[in-house]
Amino acid sequence: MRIRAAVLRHPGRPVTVEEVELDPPKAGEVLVRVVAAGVCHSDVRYADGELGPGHWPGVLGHEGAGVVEEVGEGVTHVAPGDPVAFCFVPACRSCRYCLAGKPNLCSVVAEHGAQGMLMDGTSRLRLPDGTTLRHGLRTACFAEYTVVAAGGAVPLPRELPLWQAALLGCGVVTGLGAVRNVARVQPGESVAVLGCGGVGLQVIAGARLAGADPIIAVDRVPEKLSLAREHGATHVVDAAGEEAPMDAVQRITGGGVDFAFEVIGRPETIRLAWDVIRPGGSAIVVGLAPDGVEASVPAIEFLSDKSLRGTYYGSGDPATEIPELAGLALAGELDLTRVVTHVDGLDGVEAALDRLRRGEGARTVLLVDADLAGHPGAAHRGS
Ligand code: PAD
Ligand code: ZN
Repeated sequence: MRIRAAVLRHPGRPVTVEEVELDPPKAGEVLVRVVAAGVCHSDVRYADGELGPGHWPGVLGHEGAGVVEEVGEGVTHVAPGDPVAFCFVPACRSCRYCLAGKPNLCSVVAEHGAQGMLMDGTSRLRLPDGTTLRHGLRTACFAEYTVVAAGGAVPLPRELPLWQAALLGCGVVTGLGAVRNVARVQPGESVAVLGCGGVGLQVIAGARLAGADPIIAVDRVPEKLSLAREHGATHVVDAAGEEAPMDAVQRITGGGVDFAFEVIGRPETIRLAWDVIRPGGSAIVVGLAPDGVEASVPAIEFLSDKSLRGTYYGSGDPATEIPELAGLALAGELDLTRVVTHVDGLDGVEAALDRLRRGEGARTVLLVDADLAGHPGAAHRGS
């Protein structure tokens, strides 16, 4: 079928919304009508070529929600008409990592998905001239329709508006997973969150749900610090202000935090995360640094039981966590609305990437199908 999709032809050139060919789903795959998609800083890394070679040409977008249009042979967990969130790691459930309870590290996904291919190593997307297109982060949801592996379509409760559900499959599962699955924050433990964009705000929300205190939010954009407070930060620190963030965290905690989450992806803020933790504390790097960038810490400080670790996609099982997080949103415990500072149509992709490059706003949600998205302002602002 011919669809409109946001194509990255080459990094450094604007992403263009154009007509592409999408083949039908094969066995074990699902065709989804995309309804809404969130624009994440990982899309910027991708579009700017910072994930290294082998990611273009392709269709961008890895965070979103839609409605199942058609299922391939053997798919039974969803049916046409079902609302779904995308999961960009459709775990195979049989490789060594999946069997060890680490489906986020699935080796089949790592092998084919890193190339932008589906689980059988092939693509369903091509340009009208026949050029194969990659499925950006296995999802390619900046498009009217997409074909994903069965595990890439996670069923959602029908009551949750899809413009909110769109955020679950990356920012929310990543941010809350870092708190719940990696740090396992306990009530009264202290947390610093460096970077309060679309993902960092979810780390803050997760820390609040876990009962962390204090929750210190650090960003260099005042607007982000206001959003951080709305999401549960007890203290905010302007990284561009007079007091160095390191000093501010020391002043607030009198010795450093139990957990620092780096949600930016820069060597200097990874180092800051290390510097603001107390002896025995953990610095958790959520941010994605460009390919080839190194980060360093003073090695003698390993002597004080400090640890530095990474996390990918919440380090849990997104297929079970996404419905649970949708339930938290429906129960009013998790607010998915306030992180959305902009809504636009599919043609707004490049403008949304530019806002992220400039540090302006938090999440943009692209209302690909404004009627189905359920956004209150869609009639005025939608696609
Ligand atoms: P974003 O651009 O919305 O947020 C980044 C925030 O960092 C912004 O609010 C900036 O103002 C702030 N910032 C930038 N530089 C500094 C600085 N020097 N000091 C203080 N604040 C600063 O991005 P996002 O929230 O969409 O994504 C954040 C990172 O997380 C990004 O690197 C993305 O690629 C990564 C990510 N990782 C995973 C994972 O699985 N680990 C998943 C999703 C996103
Ligand atoms: Zn993302």
